[in-house]
Amino acid sequence: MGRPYILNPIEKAPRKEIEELQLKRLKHTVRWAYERVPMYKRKLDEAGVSPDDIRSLDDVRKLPFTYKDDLRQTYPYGAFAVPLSEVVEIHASSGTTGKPTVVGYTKKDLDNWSELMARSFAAAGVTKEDIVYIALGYHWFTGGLGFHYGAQRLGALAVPAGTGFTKRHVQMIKDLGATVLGAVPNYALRLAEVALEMGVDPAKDTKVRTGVFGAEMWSEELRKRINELWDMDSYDIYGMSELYGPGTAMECHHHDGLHVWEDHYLIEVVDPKTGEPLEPEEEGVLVVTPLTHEAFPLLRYWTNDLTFIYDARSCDCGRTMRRIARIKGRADDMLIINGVNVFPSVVEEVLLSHPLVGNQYQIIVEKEGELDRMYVVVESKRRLTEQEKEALAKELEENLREALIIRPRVRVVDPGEIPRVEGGKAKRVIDKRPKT
Ligand code: DLL
Repeated sequence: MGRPYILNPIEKAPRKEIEELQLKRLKHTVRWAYERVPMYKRKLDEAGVSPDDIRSLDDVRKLPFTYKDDLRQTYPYGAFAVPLSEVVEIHASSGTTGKPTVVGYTKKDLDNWSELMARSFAAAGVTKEDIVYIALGYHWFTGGLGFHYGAQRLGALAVPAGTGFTKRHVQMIKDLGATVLGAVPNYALRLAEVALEMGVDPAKDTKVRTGVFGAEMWSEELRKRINELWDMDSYDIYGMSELYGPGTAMECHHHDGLHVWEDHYLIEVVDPKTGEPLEPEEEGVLVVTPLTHEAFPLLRYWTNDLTFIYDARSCDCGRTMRRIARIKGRADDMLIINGVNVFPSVVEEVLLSHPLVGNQYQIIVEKEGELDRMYVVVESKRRLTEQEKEALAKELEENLREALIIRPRVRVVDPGEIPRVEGGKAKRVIDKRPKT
């Protein structure tokens, strides 16, 4: 078909070439951070490491981790490595607790980010012929502008749609003939739901055939549903504000893990408890050292996202950049229910694999006396009788027990009963237990 999946030759360069480039850039980055950001000088001095100690890629392990909390302490500009006059854009990650993290970009940073997003789109088969409808926030959040820069870099038509006004989006997606949709996965569902209510079938009445989704955990089951609703092929994209935004890692058309853009990011996966490096295929916390950040360098950033690195160093798509598994969730998403670890992603897989279950659910955790109680509220796909609801709830309780070991209580509600989020990340877990 000759579609330009691979945008930059470095994506399929021999490993040796990629690693040499990484080492050169790592040395530069460590020195850059050490000499320009007092926090890194202090942390490295305390750890007894100097930039000269970085002689191989493995030497990255000598560096101390950087945590979100380090960045809170330097709020707002204290971790910038260039004068503000060199900074041309900022974003901020909302952060559920405490102060947000402000990240900054020089012109060169924006250039890098645009290239990485363009590469990510190309991996999804997007070309300059496409009309990319960007239903992501264009504000502090990095999603909207990140997608925008990438689509424009490719020469595609970028539609800066933003979020909210869901009905209008449906109309515009149809009228403009959008071919690619960028959104958080949950909003892709919501758009389809509203479209159907309006009498627009996203599969038949729109030209959207590619989805690029990320910013929150989404299971394979959810992907299947989105693909079916839109008759599309959807791609998982990963990133975070501290790493420019979206575009750190991206699926190719094989949909088997996400290629990390390793010329710009050095990745490790470490044990969440000890911080020790793990072997490929072993799941742990993703730690990232960006290799080209000017304004906002980071050394061994503890993302708190759980994944593993693939053992294979090549892919049938021709790329040699290593892959990570789809993000299972954040380490702090894990619920501990009476001593048992429960991942919301597992709950989602179980629920959505049932054909009678709709697309919306919530997990509610409460304290009852000394015990934790987990409730799952889930919508049915179509209206059910009380009896059918009860039978479905029982069946789901059993399926969840098999997957989780514990048995949550399930309540099935009618379609439309669970509140929708009109654009941003979904809030599916409500933990009402007192904070300890
Ligand atoms: O969510 C950047 C982004 C925008 C990525 C649009 C993809 C698409 P933050 O708001 O800083 O940045 O949130 C970052 O979101 O640490 C993960 O926990 C989660 N996340 C991002 N992408 C994925 C994904 C953006 N593909 C946090 N799968 C990260 C699962 C994701 N979780």
